[in-house]
Amino acid sequence: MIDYLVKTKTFFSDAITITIQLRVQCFVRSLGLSLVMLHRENVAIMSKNSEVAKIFREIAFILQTAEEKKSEPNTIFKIRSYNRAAEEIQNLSSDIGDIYEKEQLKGLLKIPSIGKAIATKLEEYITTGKIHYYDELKEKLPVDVSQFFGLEGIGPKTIKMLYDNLGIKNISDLEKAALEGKIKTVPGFSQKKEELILKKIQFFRKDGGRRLIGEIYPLVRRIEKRLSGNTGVKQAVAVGSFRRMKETIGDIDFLVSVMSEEDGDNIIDYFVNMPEVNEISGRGLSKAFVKLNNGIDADLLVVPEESFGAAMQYFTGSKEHGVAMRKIAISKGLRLNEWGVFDKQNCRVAGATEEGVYQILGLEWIPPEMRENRGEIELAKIGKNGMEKEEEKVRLPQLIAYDDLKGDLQVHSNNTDGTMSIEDMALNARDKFGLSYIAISDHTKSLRLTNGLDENQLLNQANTIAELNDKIKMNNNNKHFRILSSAEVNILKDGSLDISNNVLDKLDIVGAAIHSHFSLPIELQTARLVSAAQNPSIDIIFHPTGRIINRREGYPINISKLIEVANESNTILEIDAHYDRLDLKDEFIRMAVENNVKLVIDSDAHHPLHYAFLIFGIGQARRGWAKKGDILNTLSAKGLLDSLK
Ligand code: DGT
Ligand code: CA
Ligand code: CA
Ligand code: ZN
Repeated sequence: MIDYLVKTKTFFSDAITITIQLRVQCFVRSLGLSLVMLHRENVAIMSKNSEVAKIFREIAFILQTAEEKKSEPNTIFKIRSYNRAAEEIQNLSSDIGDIYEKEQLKGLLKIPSIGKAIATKLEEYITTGKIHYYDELKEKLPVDVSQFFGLEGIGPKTIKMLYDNLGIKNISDLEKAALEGKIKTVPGFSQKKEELILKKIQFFRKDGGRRLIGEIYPLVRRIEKRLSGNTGVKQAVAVGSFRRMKETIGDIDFLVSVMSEEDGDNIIDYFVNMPEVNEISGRGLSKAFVKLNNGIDADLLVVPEESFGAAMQYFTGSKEHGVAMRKIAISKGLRLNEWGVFDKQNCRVAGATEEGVYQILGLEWIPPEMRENRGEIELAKIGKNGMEKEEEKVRLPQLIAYDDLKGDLQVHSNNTDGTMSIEDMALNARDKFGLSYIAISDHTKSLRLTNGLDENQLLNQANTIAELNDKIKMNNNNKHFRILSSAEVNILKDGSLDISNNVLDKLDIVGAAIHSHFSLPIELQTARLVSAAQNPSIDIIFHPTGRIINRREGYPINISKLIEVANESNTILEIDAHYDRLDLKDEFIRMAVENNVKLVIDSDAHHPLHYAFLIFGIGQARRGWAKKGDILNTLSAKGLLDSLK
């Protein structure tokens, strides 16, 4: 982290020297502009969503230690409530402080999954900055439990044991104890468990410092919007890996263009004083680095309007894409940097827009999600004399657009582990998210934890859905909406299903997924998925690799084999858009697309707000070069059903 900051800072200060000369020319013109007052938002209460979500997760975690469980009978319920509340608050698009300011407790109670007890704790936190109950729990277990959240398999009970026996309070303590061979001396721990712990720490260290895009998305959009609204700001945009829709984000990069140097100073002032800022790490003439309350770093770079396109291109990255672009510039006798494209005489020949930058290098504009230097630049080259290339194959693909989805095929209801009725899930999909169909894909009976449905319950649910469809139609003739009957059928250890085919065949569309036996060897694991895909009743394989980003690597599978079988059997592979899954991931999506396998993008919604996750699935699909035609839920419900096996 430190290395990274130092590196970024030197990199910026080098750039500054070139800039100053340019800035002088640039701003001479704007000197005549009148002085404008900086518009500053009136935010009295800090943005606390992430902090409070973290506290609630910690409470849930501590409650899971054995001792607590014994003393309180309804603890399991409480644990679930705190975890759910944490998730909702984390994903809320408005600040809980603002909600409270407007409507007090009543407002807090409107947040999904927030009941009286939790709302009161929220109120306590908003008004006093503390939660007494949390402090009490922490006293009993003074461990930095949040450090262990990402470590699959090292749960609350393990942590409690390790604290009681070895006084382990954080990840460094844990790693040290494991390296010194102390873990295996604790009762109930083995050499094998010790090795597993070390492995998990290493996996976590590799990627764990990065945030999931869905965790920070609302925050980034909110800041972006507020930056744009400042007087003197022409354009404001979040760039970097965020704009490329990477599944995890190292730090957030904001880019702003302004009309005068004065405006530049003002916006930097505004940025470092935002309520979300915890600490200012650095500040310069045209840049600032801060650490936000939720622990992530954010950079701001301010450029004059005529450089905005070049800076966007530069700071969107990826670095590899940028390096390749600069080589092309050199081959054309030009120089490309974050301030523009310059000719031999050092005159700026492009830079105000990104399109202009790509164009002068003889390239079509490349969507940010593709900018990883994985062959996209070659495809973007425009033919001789500016003629477009004829052959479709060697052109940039027309990626699926963010508003192309018509339906969502993995939606859960409160008949199993969802939180809302089928009707509410449907009406929200239609009215708040503009979808024209959803499939209710509740879990099936062998997944007991979720109250999975048996054959009869599934058939009953299909009947209820038919009735609901009539009801919805009667109430709303002009909006077409359809609920499809479906299921997320559990794939058993041997690859068979827990629901018989004659029942599945009565449903509109059926998905299957693996939820257990994750550690089978790759051949057996692949065989399970292959046999599900070859099952004539299965239309979709849900979250095919089972990964949870930053927490668990997928189970081992031979993805090429699955793709081959999916193609032969006309089975759809899912892109689960829930931001902690994004499964399939970008490189597998690209493999599927290249092999003509059809895909769908589903939110895996357990609450109507989760439909918002669809954008992360679309982002991932675009990173995998998927076109509209590759994604079947861009079709109408009828079109989709007609294309099933
Ligand atoms: P992250 O923050 O790790 O999720 O990934 P990025 O891509 O946002 O990387 P970051 O924040 O270090 O820098 C933002 C962009 O700025 C990056 O995508 C490309 C550009 N950039 C940063 N450092 C360098 C560099 O040393 N050389 C070049 N060519 N470009 C750089
Ligand atoms: Ca970044
Ligand atoms: Ca950065
Ligand atoms: Zn599932």
